Amino acid sequence: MDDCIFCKIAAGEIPSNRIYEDERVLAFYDAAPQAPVHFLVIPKEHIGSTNELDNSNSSIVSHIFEVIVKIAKHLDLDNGYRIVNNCGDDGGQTVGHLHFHVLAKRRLAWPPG
Ligand code: DGP
Repeated sequence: MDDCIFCKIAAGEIPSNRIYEDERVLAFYDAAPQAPVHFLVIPKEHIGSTNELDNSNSSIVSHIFEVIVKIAKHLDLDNGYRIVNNCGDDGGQTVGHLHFHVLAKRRLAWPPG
């Protein structure tokens, strides 16, 4: 997608503070952190949101979760963390490329605002 910020980050056209990368996904720190540790994991392939997942592409989600577990071990997130996916306007999604937030290193409130 030509005008997608996260596609540009995945392509290296916009710089990011990368944590992990493989052929299918990229993890990088969020530019507006909401916790002492706050990173995003995205598919390199453009998928607009959770609503665009189906049988043809949903295996990326289990891969992303496996990557999150690896990164959590690497960053010593032993006390836990929260994975967030915002979908659509009411869900608070602002970037139209599927992404999972991972927030850690502070006690997070529930329910979310
Ligand atoms: P969401 O509201 O769930 O769509 O979250 C989008 C997140 O993406 C938000 O926390 C800020 C982050 N973000 C937006 N633009 C950039 C960027 O150019 N670089 C980085 N690292 N993060 C960005």
